[in-house]
Amino acid sequence: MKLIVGSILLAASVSAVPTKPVMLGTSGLRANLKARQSKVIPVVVGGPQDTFNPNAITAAVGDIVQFQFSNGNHTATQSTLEAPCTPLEGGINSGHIPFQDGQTDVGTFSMVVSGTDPIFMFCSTGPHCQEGQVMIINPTGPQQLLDFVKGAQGTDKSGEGTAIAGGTTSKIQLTNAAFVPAPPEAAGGGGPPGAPPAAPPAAPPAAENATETAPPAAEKPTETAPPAAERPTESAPAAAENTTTAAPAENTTAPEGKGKGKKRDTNRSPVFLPF
Ligand SMILES: [Cu+2]
Repeated sequence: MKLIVGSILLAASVSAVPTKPVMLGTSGLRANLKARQSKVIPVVVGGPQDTFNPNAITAAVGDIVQFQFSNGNHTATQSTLEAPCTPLEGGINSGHIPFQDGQTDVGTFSMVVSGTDPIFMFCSTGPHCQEGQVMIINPTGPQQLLDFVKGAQGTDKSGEGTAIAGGTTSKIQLTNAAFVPAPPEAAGGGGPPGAPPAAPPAAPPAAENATETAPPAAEKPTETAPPAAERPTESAPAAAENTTTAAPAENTTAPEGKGKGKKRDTNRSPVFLPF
């Protein structure tokens, strides 16, 4: 009798779990979405500023985030909201991937998104993380990115990722990249002359870049795009002025070659005074 009662109870408890099949149904649905919508999402790392662009993306399970490494020497390394500039143990890490002036290909690191929870990423080079070079895949909202950036800026230093993990490195043609490299003159991330950027851990180039680009980091939280655009234009006019002072008009008026004195006059006022 006791055995029979026990088996009845077992049967009852088993039949009392009919909700689980429903859960399985939703995961099956996810799998379908994954198969249909999987796409490559480019994220530019570095460039004229030490940034991720964009620094917040929404990715579905199965999507591929392709980090494309622009000027400088950067990493895409996973951390946490609580410790923004410290590598998550066993987390994603691209290792240092440099880009030098004149390169015709671009180093990439591609990772498959395997969940919908936020994935926190930072650059472990020098003080880049403290400058706000961080990003979130699938943030809960804009506030989370603000919190993450602020947290990163409040850290003293960054931890170094150990090995490449959670994705694959490769290269693409520069013409297919999602960015235009900074001009060689800018040297925003080009690295100092002579320093071999291939050297992985020490990453000395980053330190110098950091001092140059420190201000933009502060502006980043606001959404970045506008302030970043302002910088290049500010420096551009200055360069233009220099070229105008070179006075190309001198050459055009010079051919007459009558007298040295006249030449100099025409240079100062190219308004046909000599005639
Ligand atoms: Cu960096």
